[in-house]
Amino acid sequence: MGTSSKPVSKSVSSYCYQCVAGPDLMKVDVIDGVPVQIRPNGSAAAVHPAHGKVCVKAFGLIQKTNNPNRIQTPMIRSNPRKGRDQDPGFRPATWDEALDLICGKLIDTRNKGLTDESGFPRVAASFGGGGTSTVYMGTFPAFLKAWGPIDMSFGSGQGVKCYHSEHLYGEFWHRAFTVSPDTPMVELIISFGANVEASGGVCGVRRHADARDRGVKRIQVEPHLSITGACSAEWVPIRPKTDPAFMFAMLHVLLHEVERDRLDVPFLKARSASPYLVAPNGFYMRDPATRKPLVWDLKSGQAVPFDTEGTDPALDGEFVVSGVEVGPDDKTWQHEAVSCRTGFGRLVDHIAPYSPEWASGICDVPAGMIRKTALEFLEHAHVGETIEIDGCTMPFRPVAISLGKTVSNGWGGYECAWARTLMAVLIGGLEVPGGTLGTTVRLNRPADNRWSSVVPGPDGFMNYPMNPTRKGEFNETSGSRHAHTTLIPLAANSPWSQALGPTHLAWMAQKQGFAHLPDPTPPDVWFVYRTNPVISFWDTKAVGEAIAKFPFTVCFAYTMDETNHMADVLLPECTDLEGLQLIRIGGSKYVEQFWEHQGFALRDPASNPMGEARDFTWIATQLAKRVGLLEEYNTAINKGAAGVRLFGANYDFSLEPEAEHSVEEIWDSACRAASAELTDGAESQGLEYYRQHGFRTVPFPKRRWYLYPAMAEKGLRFELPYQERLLRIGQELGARLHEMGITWWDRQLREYEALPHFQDLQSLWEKAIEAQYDVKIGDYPFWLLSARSMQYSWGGNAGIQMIHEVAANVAGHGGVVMNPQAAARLGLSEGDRVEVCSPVGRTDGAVILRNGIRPDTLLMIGQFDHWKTPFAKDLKTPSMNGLVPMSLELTDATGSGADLVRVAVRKATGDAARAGK
Ligand SMILES: Nc1nc2c(c(=O)[nH]1)N[C@H]1C(S)=C(S)[C@@H](COP(=O)(O)OP(=O)(O)OC[C@H]3O[C@@H](n4cnc5c(=O)[nH]c(N)nc54)[C@H](O)[C@@H]3O)O[C@H]1N2
Ligand SMILES: Nc1nc2c(c(=O)[nH]1)N[C@H]1C(S)=C(S)[C@@H](COP(=O)(O)OP(=O)(O)OC[C@H]3O[C@@H](n4cnc5c(=O)[nH]c(N)nc54)[C@H](O)[C@@H]3O)O[C@H]1N2
Ligand code: SF4
Ligand SMILES: [Mo]
Repeated sequence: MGTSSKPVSKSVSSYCYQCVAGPDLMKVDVIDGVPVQIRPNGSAAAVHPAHGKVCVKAFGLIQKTNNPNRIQTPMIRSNPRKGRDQDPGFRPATWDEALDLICGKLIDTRNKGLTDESGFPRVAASFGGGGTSTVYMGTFPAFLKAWGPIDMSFGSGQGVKCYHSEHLYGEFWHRAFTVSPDTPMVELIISFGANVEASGGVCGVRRHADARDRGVKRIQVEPHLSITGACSAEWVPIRPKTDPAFMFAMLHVLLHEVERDRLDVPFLKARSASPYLVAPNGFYMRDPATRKPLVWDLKSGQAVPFDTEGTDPALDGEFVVSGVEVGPDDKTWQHEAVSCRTGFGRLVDHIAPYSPEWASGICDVPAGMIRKTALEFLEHAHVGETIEIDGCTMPFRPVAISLGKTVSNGWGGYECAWARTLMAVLIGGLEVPGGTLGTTVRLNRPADNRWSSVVPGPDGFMNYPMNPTRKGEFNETSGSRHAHTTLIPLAANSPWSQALGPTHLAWMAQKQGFAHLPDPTPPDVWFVYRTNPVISFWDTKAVGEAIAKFPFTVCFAYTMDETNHMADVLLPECTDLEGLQLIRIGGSKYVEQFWEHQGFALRDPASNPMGEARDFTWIATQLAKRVGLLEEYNTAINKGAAGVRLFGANYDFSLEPEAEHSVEEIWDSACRAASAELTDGAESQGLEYYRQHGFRTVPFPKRRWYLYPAMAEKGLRFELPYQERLLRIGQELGARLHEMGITWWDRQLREYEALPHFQDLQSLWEKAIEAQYDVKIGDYPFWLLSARSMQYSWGGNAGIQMIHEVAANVAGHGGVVMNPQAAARLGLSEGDRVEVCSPVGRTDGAVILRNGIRPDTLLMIGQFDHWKTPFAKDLKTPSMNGLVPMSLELTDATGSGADLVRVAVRKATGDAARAGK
């Protein structure tokens, strides 16, 4: 894209982390101080999983930096009234004026107390893009740390609209905040709506392309033919939200239609809870003395604690056993000679009704195809084989099932996550080469790598930092406006937990609180960066109305957008190619980032800031200084709040706590500490080194991609198939909530089943909408879904012309994707403007006819419907987000919901019809 004939005056090292599939490394060519071209970083080819390349979105950064619509000075609102229909009347201000205004507000707030009358933090903050904002916000996290409690419960969709059940149950079962096939070794991938060719970033695309070269087969199960489906071996057009039926039927084939020894019986006995005996009330039968779960030892013909050496536990069967059973709140039952089935046996019985023939009618997929898929899964499992990685012998199971976000959130997410993880366990393919792997930990600690989070917990399983549910330990107040530690035991309480709480409840509460929770209050001060909930959330109208009532909102602003339209102050920060920052790279990160190296990479400014934009670290330092928290702020940086701890066992590059430090001084210390960390204190090269080299890594052993060796070394088991712990926790949670008088979470309590049963999710959705809006569901005959686009990172780059231009060449963008037969029935043709309505809202767009979509399904790619973001607002691109309700009824026990809704379509009239002209 370099168009100038002038020679490149310098090449600057940087990284792109515009979507969660990063970070990826790149070079920026600069001519006379102007960045003109993004290039792959060739010197990273040997260490980076995509050989130093970046995806199309990174190439948009040149236009992003020079976007004429950028906010170039701080701006202060002059119109006190807020709302979509109000002109905010922003006027330019100096940094001094803007910072004085914000810090005055913060000092007043602090004087009132860090928490308000409801016990909620007075300061709230929302960041977008699944946590990626952190790598662009310099030392701002250290400012937040210095401040004290911050409420992060006002979300933008990351979490509740994301792979939410996978996030929570994945972390619980195998330290898997997200899950990936071991793509470089897998032979068969069965994907339920995982659109990896659009969502997997440059590493995902590279790994899957290499896998196809090796002859890997992918079966894509989803209602519309995505980019991923289009380059898969098979597309199975399943009916929306019926995936649990398909997966339960696969389990049926594995458990009822093939010989047992085709499963990995040794793995099931040693590495899962399959042999644990279940007592009459549904909890494990335990040894009275040690309270350890019992297994039936086939060698000695008696029940023994699960960890007894030299036993051969029965996988299946019913045995007469005495012991003690422990239920909720330590309720115990003594049993004398009662009949107990193993957890595995209970599973076999539980799955019996769910045959492929049963599932076929639900999923609209022929029984033969479901059966064939299950058998192929088994054929590719290579049960019994091993492989050596870094001198460590592990099972080799080259088959994996992946789930997309809409399959793993909302109701049905538990069933799908459980069935997928369980199928991996049945063939010994969880966390082993070729199989199903977790990528990264976010809720468990320590979070530096997955192995160190393998800490022994109860009953031979890994520990999990569950929010307490026992009497006396339960948190009746959460300190967050969505009550995550009260309602969601699995959300834990790590720095990430608030973002993974039921964030829509925070928005809903602003309109009408929830009985027996503290009164809802808006935050006194709300900070917003790189997120646009007024576009990305559900019922975007209601979200906008809630935001308009917040008394004081500070948005870091790149251009105007629908959320910062309601702000009181806009602060322009140095963007991607302008700011300075050092981040961690390597190891394993979400999506498909599996590295054999780890270390640090620098984002070195390639351009002077546009206008008055300032480096985020400078802004954070100014805030800390002016609020009187400089010492706490520097101390937080020293302790690692900005990504690198500045001291270690044999080095110390800590900042003088009481002094104000320049941006370069801070990052120089971070670079020195990073060098020291990687060399165990031997070296300490600073900023100059990273400017020259861009990044620095040391090897990350590949065996650490797999949790299995750490589990085996500690003698631990995966907590499957039977969810005894969750059953107990659900009952305790129910008791606690009822003691508080809360009955509105009862529907969610039912998800705490030891073995999930099938629920008719389609009718659950339909009934919830009929009840909430007093409509007839028959008037809304289509399911509306959304899908990722490789060109767009959420709505974050929707205002960039080049991205739109590229996307316009890729099928499906910019309108309402519809099956031609369905369109013909409504008299619609390609390009017709249509109005799409749900009981909550409406949008309009142009019909895009595609055979690759079910006739009962519509699709709108991405998240659009912008009315303020420059350029994006002129695209007339529809989005589902104004049409999807925020609904307690449609919230699952983990606190998430799904991006789908029932809609009606009709030819547009009036303004909507003219919009496209
Ligand atoms: N329809 C639909 N909606 C969805 C989803 C979906 O699949 N379909 N997915 C959901 C999921 S999983 C997620 S994680 C969320 C994500 O949703 P969000 O986290 O809200 O992300 P974005 O929409 O990217 O919002 C980014 C905002 O930051 C601004 N911005 C971009 N770059 C910069 C910058 O350099 N500086 C500043 N100050 N601002 C910048 C952009 O203009 C934009 O307004 O969306 C959810 N919403
Ligand atoms: N380029 C790019 N990459 C990204 C992002 C981005 O914005 N842009 N965002 C990142 C984030 S935060 C996330 S959460 C991930 C999401 O990654 P994915 O989950 O892979 O993303 P989507 O394309 O939104 O998934 C939608 C797919 O699910 C299918 N689907 C919808 N409903 C159902 C259903 O009921 N059953 C089945 N089987 N399929 C269904 C749709 O047909 C569609 O193909 O992507 C990440 N990567
Ligand atoms: S996949 Fe693309 S947008 Fe995402 S971080 Fe990598 S280069 Fe950036
Ligand atoms: Mo997401």
